Amino acid sequence: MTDHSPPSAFTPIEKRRVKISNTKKVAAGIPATMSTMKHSIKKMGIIRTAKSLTMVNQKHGFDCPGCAWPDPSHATSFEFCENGAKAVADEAMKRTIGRDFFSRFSLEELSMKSDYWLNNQGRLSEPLYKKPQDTHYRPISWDEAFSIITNQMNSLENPNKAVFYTSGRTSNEAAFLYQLMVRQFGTNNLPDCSNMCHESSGRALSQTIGIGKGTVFLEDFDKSDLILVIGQNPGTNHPRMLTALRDAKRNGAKIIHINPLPETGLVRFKHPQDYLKFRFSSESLADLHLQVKIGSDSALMIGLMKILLEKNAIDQGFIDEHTEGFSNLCDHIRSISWAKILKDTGLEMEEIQKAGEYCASSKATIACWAMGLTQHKHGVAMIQDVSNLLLMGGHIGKPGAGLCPVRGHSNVQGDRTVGIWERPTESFLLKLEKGTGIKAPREHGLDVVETIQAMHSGNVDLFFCMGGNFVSATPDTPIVAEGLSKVGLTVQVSTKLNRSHLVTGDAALILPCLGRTESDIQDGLPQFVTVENSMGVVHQSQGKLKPASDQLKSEVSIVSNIAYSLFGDDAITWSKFPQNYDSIRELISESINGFDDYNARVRKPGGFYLPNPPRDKRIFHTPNKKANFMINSLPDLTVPQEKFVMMTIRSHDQYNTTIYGHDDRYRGIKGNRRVVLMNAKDMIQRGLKSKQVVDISSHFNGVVRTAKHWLAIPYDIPRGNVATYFPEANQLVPLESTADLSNTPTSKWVICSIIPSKREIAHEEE
Ligand SMILES: Nc1nc2c(c(=O)[nH]1)N[C@H]1C(S)=C(S)[C@@H](COP(=O)(O)OP(=O)(O)OC[C@H]3O[C@@H](n4cnc5c(=O)[nH]c(N)nc54)[C@H](O)[C@@H]3O)O[C@H]1N2
Ligand SMILES: Nc1nc2c(c(=O)[nH]1)N[C@H]1C(S)=C(S)[C@@H](COP(=O)(O)OP(=O)(O)OC[C@H]3O[C@@H](n4cnc5c(=O)[nH]c(N)nc54)[C@H](O)[C@@H]3O)O[C@H]1N2
Ligand SMILES: [Mo]
Repeated sequence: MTDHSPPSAFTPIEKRRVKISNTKKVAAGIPATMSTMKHSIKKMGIIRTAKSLTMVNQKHGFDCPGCAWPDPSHATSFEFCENGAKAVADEAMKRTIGRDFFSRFSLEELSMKSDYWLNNQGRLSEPLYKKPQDTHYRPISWDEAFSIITNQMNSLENPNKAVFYTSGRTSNEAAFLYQLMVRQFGTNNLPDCSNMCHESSGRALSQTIGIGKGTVFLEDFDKSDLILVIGQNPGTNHPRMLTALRDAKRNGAKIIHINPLPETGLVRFKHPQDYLKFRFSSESLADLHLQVKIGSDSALMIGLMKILLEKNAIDQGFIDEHTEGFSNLCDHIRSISWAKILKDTGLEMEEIQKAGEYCASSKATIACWAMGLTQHKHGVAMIQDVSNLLLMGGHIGKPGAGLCPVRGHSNVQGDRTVGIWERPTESFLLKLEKGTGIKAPREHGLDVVETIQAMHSGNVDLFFCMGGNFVSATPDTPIVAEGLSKVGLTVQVSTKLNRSHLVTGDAALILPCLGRTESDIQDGLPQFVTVENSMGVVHQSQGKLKPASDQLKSEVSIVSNIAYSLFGDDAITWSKFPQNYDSIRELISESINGFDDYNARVRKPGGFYLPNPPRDKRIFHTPNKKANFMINSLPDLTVPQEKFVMMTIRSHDQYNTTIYGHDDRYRGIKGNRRVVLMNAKDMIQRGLKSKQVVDISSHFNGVVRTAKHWLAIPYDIPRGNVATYFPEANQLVPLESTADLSNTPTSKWVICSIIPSKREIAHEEE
């Protein structure tokens, strides 16, 4: 901890014992079913568990708040997974935070509690206000809360002094109204969690194929010959994807897992439902695990492309008709030596050869990826190298093939589609203006990193968060905390208590909202919302559970109320939206491409696909109307002597900053999250024992950031690489270390040193 940092922003150090065992070989299976039931019944009780879990991802149910993986059209009655069930249970928990809670605890006292404890206190149940200088929140009425916000907005020097963040669970309807309000107000300051997530994918793919989204349907997995799973841990973060992989495998596809860690989900998989059919054996998934060093995926892609060129395994027809830049790419590939590729990746020639053979013999290849590629300085380039590999074989816009960035939050892709973006295109704004009659600002707004910098220099007076947990999700925790303390008013629209409610601006509001699982009744009529999954399918989501409190408002209603107080009904009839969400969808039809006849089409079973020209017709909306081979020089992966490269990843028991428990079952780590996974040989070389207490310092541009007290754990990870969990490790991620072009924090590439702690503190069980 640096001296000047407000202590409350950090996850407190818990002195807990850690238990380590072998990594699990089989994902899902009975332990997953047991864990689902344990979490669900503990938090929701038996009746709510039965009611909620049978509504997940069903035609008339709600979209799982877990991840953005699509639902199969032949959805079974169990379209959820262990971690989706945990997300549901966490939102639908019966416990609520009562009136006396905030008079009992000051913000400072609460900030000494762990993230796990905060989340476990239950659902937020009424609006709360912390006046400037106050130490406690107090209940406040909705009307008072709205007038505090509008007064602050009206008193700003200019609209760009306000920033409006979104986390990716917000529905299309709420997100559309939110960006509309913000643009009517006069700013494009709309940062979102995507800036820390798949921004690099959007940037990379817009340049290569002219759309910032993937190009596969779920059905393509059944028709594929080869699936690359790169920098992604689906067993934990997208468990329903394992079913698609299993089915692909049964249909003869090969799977290559490219990851510094041997992630359990990719080794063997057992579908929980198979027990119902008395099938007890598990199935292997990945045919090949390429245990690359962190950050070396571009080098690997060049190696694979070398092999394709050698074997002439390219689709010359596709290349000639649809692409540009192939001969330059060939020169670039030839200029890179095998020695460099083997050194960077740490792989053996035979391994790359084998993968190259799979690629060469595949008639339909899918490449999936997530944060292992996006959160790197060269993330955009890495994704473009993956695209180059696929374009070479013509694996775009044909069955069984395509690019598949696997999104995180369940509606992060939809939020972007309906306008949550600080850098809107001119064509987007023109259509929005035509459809809604507003005049939208043109100056680009602030992304997440720029927001933190602007706060820090005192240029933000209102910070409004539609969901999320900004202080814990962002890098460089003390800088963020300092920045937030300079903001006049911070507003959090939330379901659960988190650290961002405690580390606030001068004044702070908490507005409790309905979650996905809850019924949303407006004027006596039940409403549904819509979301877009990772593959561009827009469909309904309707909660059925009784809301956690009768004081909760829907996000739609919160935005409409604020907008109505600001602008009245003159340009846009804001007052009508909360009564009937069809009226919002009508406006979306008029104002956003691809949503014609929205209300009718979204009522069809399964919803509808948004247009995707590369996938549908091999049409590329790039400036030259071609798919572009992009040439990027290989990054310099040299690490200073004695230092490590650290990646910050998720455990099996968390949803981003929401901590469900202290275990990471698949990785065989139990009891404590404050661990650093290291190669055993590196530990021996440094004289570190298993579970020894160490301090980690990150080094960037001459600045050293230190976080104390981690337990070193030997793990199957390449030498020179280490891994920690986020959010705990976020204080080590430098704010200025961001990806080229996408400005995404490099959460998977932090140069650090690890030294034994001076004072070893004995670990006690809590
Ligand atoms: N249960 C659960 N589900 C979730 C989430 C959650 O927290 N919990 N979060 C949601 C969100 S918002 C997101 S974005 C997704 C995140 O899903 P993932 O991207 O799977 O999440 P991470 O834990 O960040 O895992 C990154 C993976 O990349 C690997 N990796 C790191 N660096 C490199 C590299 O340089 N090269 C390669 N090839 N691999 C690398 C890591 O070993 C790890 O397996 O999951 C979503 N779903
Ligand atoms: N070091 C490091 N940092 C990272 C990452 C990493 O891999 N490493 N990953 C990054 C990624 S990929 C992402 S997406 C971000 C995540 O950043 P965020 O999206 O900001 O964080 P979450 O933890 O998902 O937000 C959880 C909070 O959202 C609120 N919430 C939940 N459901 C709802 C809802 O329906 N409505 C509303 N209004 N609120 C709701 C709850 O109060 C909960 O506490 O973190 C990023 N930060
Ligand atoms: Mo994410």
